[in-house]
Amino acid sequence: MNYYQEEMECASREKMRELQGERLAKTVRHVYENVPYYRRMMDERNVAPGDVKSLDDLPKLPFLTKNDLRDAYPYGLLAVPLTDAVRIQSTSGTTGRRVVAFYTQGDIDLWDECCARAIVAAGGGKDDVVHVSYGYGLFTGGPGLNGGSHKVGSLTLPMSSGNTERQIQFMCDLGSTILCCTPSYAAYLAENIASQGLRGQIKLKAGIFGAEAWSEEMRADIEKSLGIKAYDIYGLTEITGPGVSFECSEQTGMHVNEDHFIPEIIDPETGAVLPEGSKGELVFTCISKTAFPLLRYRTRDICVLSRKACSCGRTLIKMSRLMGRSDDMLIIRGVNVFPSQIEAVLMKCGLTSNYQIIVDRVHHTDTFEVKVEMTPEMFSDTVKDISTREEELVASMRAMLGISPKVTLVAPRDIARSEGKAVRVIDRRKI
Ligand code: DLL
Repeated sequence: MNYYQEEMECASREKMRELQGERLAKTVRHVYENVPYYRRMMDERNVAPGDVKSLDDLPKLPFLTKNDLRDAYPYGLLAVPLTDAVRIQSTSGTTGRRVVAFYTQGDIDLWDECCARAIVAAGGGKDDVVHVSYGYGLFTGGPGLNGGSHKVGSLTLPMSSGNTERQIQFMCDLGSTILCCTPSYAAYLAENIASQGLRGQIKLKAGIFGAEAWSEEMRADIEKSLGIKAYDIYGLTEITGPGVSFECSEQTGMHVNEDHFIPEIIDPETGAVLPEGSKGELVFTCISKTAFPLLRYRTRDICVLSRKACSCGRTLIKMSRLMGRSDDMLIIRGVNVFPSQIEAVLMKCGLTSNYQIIVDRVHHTDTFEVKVEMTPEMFSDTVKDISTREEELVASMRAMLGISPKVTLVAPRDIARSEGKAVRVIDRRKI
């Protein structure tokens, strides 16, 4: 079923805990000996490498934040001699210093393995044509899925992002069966395929979509328009890239590759570790990488972890779909608003995921607007007028959020499309 799982030998929780403990102890020794930053942090807390022997000792280690990574830019957290590192990747961050992650060949091999697991879980194999439309280059999306696809033995189309016409042509000509890209780009490709009348010519069966937040409703939309099963995939550059976790046939959250990354959920305010099933900030500890193994890295992503048995047979812990980011949460007139909540309302009301949230401050008061594209059917419907539809949306948003945005319906294709991660929030208050 899942060829790429060390977990096969670790089917019991006890065995997995043992493996994680061993790898954790080894990684802690490795970073203590090779990274002055970690040595200093551990010495300050009187934690010796020998004090971390099992999973239970994890809380003895301090958290690491994105700011720590920025301060250490570029080489401060590199844990191997530069001669052993063979690759860098970098975050897509637009503010502050970028974060640079390093890989040895061994680190790349295990990253490929993680992405291979994701492709296999989406039904991929040697007979598949894997169409990778994530960006290549510094962004981890393209290289990650590319490596995974090679490992599975699928035919890999390294399309990268952009040039939508060529994407669709190759998809038709080469018979792509698995599409890998951001969900917003998948929706855009679907729109174009439909408008060119090419739906009958594509052979896609599955999609592996991640790198940005998306909702169940958006999944249903993409699945319907492309005639595929759409699987979520999660990851971040700091930890390795895509493939930290991946969805299986059950499509109810993503299995974490916990033989390589230990997940924890903490209270973002207090840092307290929360019990399984609690909603909080996701923290990861890398236990098998050597060049850039981060310990207790705070992702700022909000989700829930669960060990409920999965129908696919995998015993790897599952993380829910992301419920937002601790730093993505907007506070509008004192109310906490997550873009994912807005998206859920829009999709429930039959709209598309082509929307933008615009927040500003006028005379010390926050203004809050949601601009969303009408579907072509709504656009041509003369029975219900636009202002009635807008009012209905305002009422649904008020019910969900507790505050009312101004809702503006715009014509189909009015909102600029993105080939990578979509820009959904424009917060002018920070400018
Ligand atoms: O986005 C890695 C990636 C590439 C993941 C391709 C999946 C597919 P970064 O650019 O470092 O890396 O951004 C990481 O993106 O902390 C999340 O906030 C967000 N993110 C990633 N996957 C998902 C997902 C890549 N499936 C940041 N759902 C993370 C929601 C996601 N958000």
